[in-house]
Amino acid sequence: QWRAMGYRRAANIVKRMKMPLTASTIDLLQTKAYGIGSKLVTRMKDMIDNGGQSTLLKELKGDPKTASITELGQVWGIGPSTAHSLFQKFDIKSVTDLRAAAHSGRIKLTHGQSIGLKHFDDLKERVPREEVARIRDFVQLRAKEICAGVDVICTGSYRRGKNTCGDIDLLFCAHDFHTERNQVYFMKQLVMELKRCKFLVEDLTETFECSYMGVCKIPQQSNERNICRHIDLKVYSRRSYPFALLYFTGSDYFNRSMRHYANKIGWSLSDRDLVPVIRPEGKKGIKIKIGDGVPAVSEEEIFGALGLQFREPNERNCYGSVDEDDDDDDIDNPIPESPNISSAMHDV
Ligand code: TTP
Ligand code: MG
Repeated sequence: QWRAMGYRRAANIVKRMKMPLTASTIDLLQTKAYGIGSKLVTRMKDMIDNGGQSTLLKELKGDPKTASITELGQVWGIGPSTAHSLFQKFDIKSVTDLRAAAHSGRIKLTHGQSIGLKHFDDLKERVPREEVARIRDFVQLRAKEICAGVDVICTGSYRRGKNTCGDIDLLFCAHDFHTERNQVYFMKQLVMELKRCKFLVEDLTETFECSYMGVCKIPQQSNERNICRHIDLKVYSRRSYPFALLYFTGSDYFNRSMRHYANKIGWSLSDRDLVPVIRPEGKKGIKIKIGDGVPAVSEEEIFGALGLQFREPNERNCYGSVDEDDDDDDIDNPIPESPNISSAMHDV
C-alpha cells in the first residue's frame, strides 16, 4: 500500500515537472525538492531506456499470480491480503473460480463480499459524474422529506471534480443531529425509505448506525441500462461536519498528508475533530489529549488552525489517484513551498 502511494506520488510529480524527463534530468528527482527515492528513480531510468516501457511492469503483467490477485481484489470487500490467500490457499485464480468456490461451499465469503461478487460486473464500472449528481438529487429529495433542514453533500472524488467516480459518497448534517440517537434515527428512516422506493437494492454491511454502505440503482430512466452502484451514506453532527467534509472529500493521500502534518505540530486530526495532543516518546500509537478541540465551522478554519494554506477540493487530488480521467493538470503550483500541505507530503 505504501509502495503504491509512493508510485502515485512520483507519477504526479513527474506529470507536473516543468522540464522534460530525460536521462540527464532524472537525477534531480532524488534531490530534496522532489524527494523521490533512489529505487524508484532506477525504475524510471529503466523506462527511459526501454522507450517508456517498464521491464518490471511487463514481467508483472505476464505473471499469472499478479493478474489473479488484481482481478480478485476488484471484488468489493476483498483486499490484497484476502486475494493473496484465496490464490495461495484455495487455488482461486479468477472471479469465475471464486464464484464456483463460493457456490460449492468450499470457501465462505462475508456478507459484503458475496454482494460484491454478485454485482461484480456493475460495481467495477466507474460512475459518470452526471449520474452521481442524479443519484445525489434523488437521495436529497427523500432526505428532506424526513428532515427538512438536512444538508446533503456529495463528497469523495465527485467533490474533487472528477469526471467519473468509483462510488457515491453522501454526507448528511442538520442542526437536529446533535445527539448520536438523532443521527441514527435519521439514517434508519432514510435507509428504510430508500429501500421502500427500490433505490437501495442491497446492504453491504449487515448492521449500520451513522454510516451505511449499500448498492443502489436509480429507478429506470428511459431505455438506459440500469447499473448497480456502490453508495456510502454518513451522518454527522453540525460540530463534526467540517471535519467529516474534509475527511470524506479526500483524496486519501491528501488526508494522510494532512494528518501527518497535524501530528508533526502536536495535533490529532480526524473525521470528527482537531485536538491538541502529546505523544509520549517511545510509545508508538499513544496520544494524550491536552486541550479542547478546535471549534471549526468550515474547512477553511481547519486549514487555518493548522497554519496551512486553504486548498479547494479540486486541488486535493494532488499526488492522489491517477485514474484515466485524472484531471489534476490544472494545478499550477505542483510542489509549492511551506507552509502548506504539499510540503508535508514530502515527508510521508
Ligand atoms: P472513497 O470513496 O474510497 O474514495 P474517492 O471518492 O476519493 O475515490 P473513488 O472515485 O474511487 O470513490 O473514499 C472517500 C474519501 O474518504 C476519500 O477520498 C478519502 C477518505 N478515505 C480515506 O481518507 N482513507 C481511506 O482509507 C478511505 C477508504 C477513504
Ligand atoms: Mg468515492
